[in-house]
Parts: sequence; structure tokens; C-alpha cells
Amino acid sequence: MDDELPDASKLTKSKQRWASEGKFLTGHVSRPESERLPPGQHLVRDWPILDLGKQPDIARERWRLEIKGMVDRPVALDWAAFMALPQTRLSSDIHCVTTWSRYDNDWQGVLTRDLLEHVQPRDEAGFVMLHGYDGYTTNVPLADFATPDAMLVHGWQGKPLARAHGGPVRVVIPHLYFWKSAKWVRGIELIGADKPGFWEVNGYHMRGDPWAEERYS
Ligand SMILES: Nc1nc2c(c(=O)[nH]1)N[C@H]1C(S)=C(S)[C@@H](COP(=O)(O)O)O[C@H]1N2
Ligand SMILES: [Mo]
Repeated sequence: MDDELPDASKLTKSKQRWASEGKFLTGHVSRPESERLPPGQHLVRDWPILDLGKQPDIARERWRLEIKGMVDRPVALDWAAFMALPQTRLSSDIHCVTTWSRYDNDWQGVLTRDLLEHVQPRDEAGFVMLHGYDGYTTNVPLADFATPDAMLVHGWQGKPLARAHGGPVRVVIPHLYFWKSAKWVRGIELIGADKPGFWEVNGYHMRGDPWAEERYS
């Protein structure tokens, strides 16, 4: 094929793409305050706990995060390797499909962009499947997974993320409904074609944009 480039220029191309998409931006993806609360949502002050009913107990020493599939550098990170990645602290809102939203969550962790830079996604990768230690799965378009405020979180309000909320490490993708934010994350699989995860098989939306009320398919 004539659009096939040699490896080195492919790498440069993907680096330029990250840069033009604002690779080094951190913080909120801006939205006017009047649109902060998505339609059909109400604010809560406490943080509800929702999961399949079993909360895996994974000590940091035993925890591993595998990133596999369509990447040039598949890795299995242990705690030390994960903490050696660039660390970011930022605040974002939660929007759950069950209609509660919670503002101003102070997260600490690794930006998905910094993780992706580490593993180098191939051009064919278009989606990610997230895997939890409880067997939970959820699918997310790679572009959504790579937004500047999407993170792998290990801290909340300055403390280690509680086990009930997905500690030691969970995903947080603030601009999608919270079921896309896998708790107790153990694997990130880059795939070419979209396929449904746990709730998506049961009728939840493949993307889940709260402002478009993409609740069910
Ligand atoms: N591993 C795992 N991640 C999960 C779930 C789950 O059951 N298992 N539930 C999802 C759903 S439906 C929601 S609303 C949020 C709830 O996160 P919270 O309990 O921290 O509020 O986690 C999401 N991530
Ligand atoms: Mo949920």
C-alpha cells in the first residue's frame, strides 16, 4: 500500500498527532458552567458505591496492570512501575447513569495519555476494552479513553482510593457515564473493532455521553 510508512516515520507521525491534540494539556476539558450538569442528572454530596457485589481485595504488592492488544510495547506494570509514570492531580465531576452526579472530585493518578505514550498504540487501534479484577468489562472508544482529563486513579481527596471505589487503581473518564470507569482495573486491551462489555451486552450504550443522554442502546 502506498500509504504505508516505515516504522520511524510512523512513530513521528503519532507523536505529532498527540501534540496537535494537546498531549500536554492537563485539567478540565472546558465546558460552560451552565452545561456542567448533564440533562436528567441531580447533584449528590456523598459518593455512592455501585458494583457487581464483590469487591476484590488486591494489595498493592500483588496488583498488576496489563496493557495489551494493538500496541507496539505491551507491558505488565507492577506498583513501582506504575508510580514511576508521570503523576497528575486534577479535579473532575462524576455522572452516573442512575442520575446522580458528584462535582469536584480531587483525583491523583496517571493520565491515560501518559500511559498510551508509554505503550504506543498502533494505528489500527480504535477502541479499548477495560477489565476489572472482579471480571467486569466495559468498552470505550480510544479517542474518549485518551481525552486530556481521563486517568488511572489511585488517590481521592489526598488519600489512597478506597477499595469500595475501585482501589488500588480505577479508571476515571469524566465526560462519559461512570459505568465506563472500570474499578479495580487489571487490564487495558486495545482493539480494532468495538465490542460490548458487561453492561453494554445488557443494553447500555456503546459510548455513554451524558450530555447526549446516551444511556441505553
Ligand atoms: N470493576 C468494576 N468497575 C465498575 C463497576 C463494577 O461493577 N465493576 N460498576 C460500574 C458502575 S455501573 C458505576 S456507576 C461505577 C460506580 O463507581 P463507584 O462505586 O466508585 O461510585 O463503577 C463502574 N465500574
Ligand atoms: Mo452505574
